Amino acid sequence: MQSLLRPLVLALAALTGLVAPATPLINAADREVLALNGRWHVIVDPYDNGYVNYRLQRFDEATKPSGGYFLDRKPATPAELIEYDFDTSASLNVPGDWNSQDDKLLYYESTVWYRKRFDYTPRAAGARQFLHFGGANYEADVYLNGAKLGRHVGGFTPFEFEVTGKLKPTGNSLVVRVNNARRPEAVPTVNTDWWNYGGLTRDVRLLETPATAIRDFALRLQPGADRRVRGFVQLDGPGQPVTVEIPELKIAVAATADAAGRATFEFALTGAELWSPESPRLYAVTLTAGADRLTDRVGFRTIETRGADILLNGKSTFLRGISLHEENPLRGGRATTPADARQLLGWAQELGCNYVRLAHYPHNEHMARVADELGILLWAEVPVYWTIHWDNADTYANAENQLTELITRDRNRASVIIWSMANETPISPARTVFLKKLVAHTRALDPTRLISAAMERHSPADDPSTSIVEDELAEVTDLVSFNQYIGWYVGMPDDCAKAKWIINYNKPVIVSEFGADALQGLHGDRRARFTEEFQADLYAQTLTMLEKIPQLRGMTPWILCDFRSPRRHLPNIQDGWNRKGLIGENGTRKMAFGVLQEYYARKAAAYAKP
Ligand code: GCB
Repeated sequence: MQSLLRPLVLALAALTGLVAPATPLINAADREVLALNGRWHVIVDPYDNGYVNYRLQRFDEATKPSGGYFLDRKPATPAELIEYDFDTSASLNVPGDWNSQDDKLLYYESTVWYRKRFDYTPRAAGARQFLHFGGANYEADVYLNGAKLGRHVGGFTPFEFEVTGKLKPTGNSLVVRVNNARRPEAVPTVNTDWWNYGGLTRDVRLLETPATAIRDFALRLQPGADRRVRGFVQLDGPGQPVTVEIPELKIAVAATADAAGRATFEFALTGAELWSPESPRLYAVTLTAGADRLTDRVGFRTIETRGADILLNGKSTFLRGISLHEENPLRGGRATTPADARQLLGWAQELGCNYVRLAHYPHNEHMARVADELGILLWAEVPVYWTIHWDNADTYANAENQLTELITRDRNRASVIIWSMANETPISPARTVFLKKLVAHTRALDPTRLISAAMERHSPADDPSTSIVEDELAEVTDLVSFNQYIGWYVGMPDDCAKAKWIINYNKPVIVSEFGADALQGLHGDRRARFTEEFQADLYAQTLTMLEKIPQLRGMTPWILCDFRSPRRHLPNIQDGWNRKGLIGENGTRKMAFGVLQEYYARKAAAYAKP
């Protein structure tokens, strides 16, 4: 049902301008023939002067546009009036947000035009080319050589446009209008606790494929002792023979794609070492279809629940986690590179983590790839955050599209074990219908991973020390996850000792957030807010409290690093930063880092016992 509905939803979404036309090619890095990263000329355009005329008519909707910065023009004669010039305008680095590259743009929320010139000659006759964007926050209108390619909405997922036959050997002009204005009906909506970093925040690439390309694939190890892998390869043309090879395992299987371009596979993973945090074994996988060849590195593992247990490769596991924003606190701004991912995930490993929550939106593709290499389990989520428009069909289509783009991109990453639908959403019938639909959609797209959502706890009016986790949504998720802030937003850390928990689900419980602000280097009494002692005490007391929950199988305290937030105003303490990091903005570990590190060392030892 879901898969039948999807083309319809996509067609509708395309009509309303919600999505780029095609699902992006999987593993874009492997297809890259030209990197379009680096310096791009930019025009900061708060009034959208390059987009609409003074009657607010869009230039790119005219049959023969007379204006619009996407035309990337120069005066032909000294008499001609053109009031912009990319060549002499400033430039910004791509990938990167604009906020951290120019002080004047720190709070900027509107349009910036990006322009890149490039030369390209196709490598092979009959080849196809695609312009691939890892992500642009929040909406992007893309133009090549003055003509519109399309638009993409959603700040954190990839999109691409086919440009076969549209490239010139020299002097191509690629122009992107990126707009990060917050809108109530958007996903996320206007209110978040993170910085609204705008721009071409992820890699931009020119890809090339033969006429029939491998568009997508998935290979999944099935639970069970016989170690069967099932999967598919999706071509964008029918009838070709397809092979899947894993040379190290001497596996080579073949199938023929059907009329829809899909070839399905099932084979035994004989002799393979399974992927796990202790041994993150990846295998080179090669797919061949006619003239096309794609390689990737894939780990094989299973993830299931049984009662309250999480079974990784059949073995009960405790998720020793931490939450993470896609931000590099040392450099400032979005984390964009493999090196950034290595730094953040390396810090998590130093803390003793085998697991990370990538909050609150899809992180860049490097994160999951580096996590695959390092052996870190991941929770990945979409920005269905707080109170979005549950009754709005466009909002739903947008959320579902972001989830689809995330799952499609990362479903061959062994590290990703959890798809999370939402964060701290207020219970109502409309919200539950919305989220259950997302759950059903996710199960149809990827039946092999666990589904979760960061839910909330509630206390009876007459009994503040009792916490109840009860949510109809938890009936359809695999995990019962919730955020809780006893000791920070609710009472003081000493209240943890009195807390009672009622969680009537026989499912693994993951505490997806707890924490307290502390300014790194500020010391004082453990009862004084914003001191490192307060935060360390809250961690110690919370960990003791959470041990009382019999189904507890993991946690991701909030958060690894201090991060920028426009909601945090306290002078000399916050100064625009959420201070709940275990690591301060200069990289120094706070006292609570050691408290959690010690707890995780004990947990790791307890779970290592046979
Ligand atoms: C939360 C949110 C998170 C915030 C955090 C806080 O519950 O999920 O996005 O940053 O609390 O620090 O208040």
